[in-house]
Amino acid sequence: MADRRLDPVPADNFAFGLWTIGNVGRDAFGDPTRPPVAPAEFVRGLGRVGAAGVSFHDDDLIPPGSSAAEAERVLAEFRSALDATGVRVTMATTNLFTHPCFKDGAFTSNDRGVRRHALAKAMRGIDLGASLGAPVYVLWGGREGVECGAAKRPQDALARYAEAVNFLCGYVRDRGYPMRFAIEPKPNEPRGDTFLPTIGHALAFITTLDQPDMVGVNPEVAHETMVGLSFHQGIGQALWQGKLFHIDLNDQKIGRYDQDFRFGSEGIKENFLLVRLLETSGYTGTKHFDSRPYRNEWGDGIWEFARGSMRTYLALAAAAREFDADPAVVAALAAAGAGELAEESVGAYTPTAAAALLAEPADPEQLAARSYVNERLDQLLIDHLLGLPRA
Ligand code: GCO
Ligand code: MN
Ligand code: MN
Repeated sequence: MADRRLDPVPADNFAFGLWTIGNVGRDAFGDPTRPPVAPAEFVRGLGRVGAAGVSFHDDDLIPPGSSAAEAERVLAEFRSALDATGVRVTMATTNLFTHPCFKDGAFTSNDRGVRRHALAKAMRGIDLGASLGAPVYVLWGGREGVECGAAKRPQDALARYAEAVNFLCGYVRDRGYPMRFAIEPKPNEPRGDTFLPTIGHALAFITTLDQPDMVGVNPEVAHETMVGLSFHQGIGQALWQGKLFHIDLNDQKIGRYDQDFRFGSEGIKENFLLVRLLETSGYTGTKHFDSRPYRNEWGDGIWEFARGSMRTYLALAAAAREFDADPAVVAALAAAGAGELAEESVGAYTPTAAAALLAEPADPEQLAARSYVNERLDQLLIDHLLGLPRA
């Protein structure tokens, strides 16, 4: 019987951001519906539900305006909760979107003073993350974008964005921190249009940087799904390019605002394909949830939400293992030619290989006369997801 363990353990490497489970439920139309959870209490809760990691924005951990003594007290409590639970800091980032000074962007604000302030705040955020052992620093664009497209020449904005990432890479190297960067794409919200809107845009941008090896991506289910893209296909490309440094798991209906729902609550098939891909890819990074309980949740319900996120991931991983071990699936995959796609078509170019290819007889009619048996394969997938008995 396949492993059907649904209760998470730290070795599963699940993590949550301070702003997620503890989200107070403020939205564009309404005030908070829940009390905040203090960082140390949050870490103890994570320990109880079996999560391995915690992440934060600088301001989630140390509220802006805190005195040095207050900051020290929060940090000491946070550290002692980490020590007591064994929860690790798996990612750090900087809030470059809440304060009104960032209303025109941070690294891409038209105001050079804002850009310089944003960089200094990011450097302090990196120091804070490094002091707590964060191996990954996320760069989410936040307000890097426009509503009035005429106001920013896109090439200038991207040049300033690259300049900022290059500068921060230099800072991390100079300090000797064992930290890598992960850019998080998002198509829109809070700006009308965001720079680096998709995984593909971010991957292309990274190739232009001074230290491309230090920078990967942190894709989020909701962000690609908002615009109708297949998240697991985007993850496939990030993996293929060796750039999946971190991941934000949540869920979302296509075409809506950024819903940040509990992982697996909306798109079961797409998330099955995602988990199957992650579990067979050798990805060893954190499985990080960037989601929030429904705004009408309260009390222990927020921890119910956390348990559900991990439970669904583990259930999908078990379903994927059972799917791949099913002899009917093995046969359907063979009939579909899935293994053949891993074979080279022609190999590297040589004049001899080119001549041989041109001389090779091919019969397009015969090539057309086959089924790829995808109907059977896909139905088997649905059968597995629905737990139907297999004939
Ligand atoms: C969002 C983003 C953020 C980032 C976070 C870390 O849409 O609000 O997903 O939650 O992930 O700010 O940089
Ligand atoms: Mn989001
Ligand atoms: Mn995110």
